[in-house]
Amino acid sequence: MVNGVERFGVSMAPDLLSRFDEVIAARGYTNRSEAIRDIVRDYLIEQQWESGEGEVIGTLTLVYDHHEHDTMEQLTALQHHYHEAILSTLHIHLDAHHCLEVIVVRGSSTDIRRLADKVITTRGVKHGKLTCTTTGQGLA
Ligand code: NI
Repeated sequence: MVNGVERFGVSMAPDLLSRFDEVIAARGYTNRSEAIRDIVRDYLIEQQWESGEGEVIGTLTLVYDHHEHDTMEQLTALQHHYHEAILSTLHIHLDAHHCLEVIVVRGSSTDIRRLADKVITTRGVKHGKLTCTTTGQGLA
């Protein structure tokens, strides 16, 4: 280990490596190490969410038509039920019909996933996506 980092070699087929280099260059990475570190962090965060250990944070983004069914009432009821896991909600009126909501969540991954599933499958929600992250503790 030198200067707090450890170097390791990776064997890879040339075609795979050149495709990887193209993609990371297009995304703005200046070297492979930076890209690989981000990929490893992303993988570890995903594992933390899947293992259900500890506290996780994330954002739940959804689009719905506020005229359809009783979608707004259902979503409000759900958010009140899970109020301890919800830090903030941003609501934007996209046009005459559509609303965009971004819900910032924090809690156990089990609770957050349950809340996300209920919100995303609520009748009238056209699109919903949970983005998982962490405070980054332990991820240098
Ligand atoms: Ni609205």
